[in-house]
Amino acid sequence: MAIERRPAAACRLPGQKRGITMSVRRITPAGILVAAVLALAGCGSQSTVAPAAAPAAAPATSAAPTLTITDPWVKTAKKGMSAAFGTLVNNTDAEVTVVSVVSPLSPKVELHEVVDAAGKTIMRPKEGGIVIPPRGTHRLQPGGDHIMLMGVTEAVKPGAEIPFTLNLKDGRTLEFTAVGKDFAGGQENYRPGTDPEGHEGMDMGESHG
Ligand SMILES: [Cu+2]
Repeated sequence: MAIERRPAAACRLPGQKRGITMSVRRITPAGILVAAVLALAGCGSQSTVAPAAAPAAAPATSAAPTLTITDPWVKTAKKGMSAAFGTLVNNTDAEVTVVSVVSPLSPKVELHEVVDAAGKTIMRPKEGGIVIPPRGTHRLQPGGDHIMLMGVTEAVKPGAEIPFTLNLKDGRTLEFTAVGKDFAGGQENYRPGTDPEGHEGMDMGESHG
């Protein structure tokens, strides 16, 4: 049985810096595969690790994800309510609709919008979900559409990594991780009559846009 003759460090391609590989890794799952292929290509002539190249080719031919999200973050909170934000990016030529969202952080998560009602800024569930136009983007931000966490079960600290799953109208899902960030914005009122328990002194964590 053949044994790898060189230490891992010898596998670097000429001119391939570690930093480049790292930045590719952070972009997409496909990027991870690209990095893996690069690594294999660099080692192929000197090691016995060749067969993995075949499966790596498959994802390259499959379509990009329907929907992606950039810079997802979630407002830090002790408990009660919080909200998550980011920019939704539609990678297709058709409209994409997010109909619901779930997270282990809260048993109740809603898609919200912020509207003016009789001079008051309120937030409420967004009817019909969030629609991202073909090849377009939709920003979730304080004071605008957002992902509402109604009953946060544990404290969200800065840097916390909170998983979310968006459910799309066509049955697909988008999973992502939002990072905890402190945010001190203005406050808005939740629509009267729909305040859930655990509503803490109107601290909705929302700012006026
Ligand atoms: Cu809300």
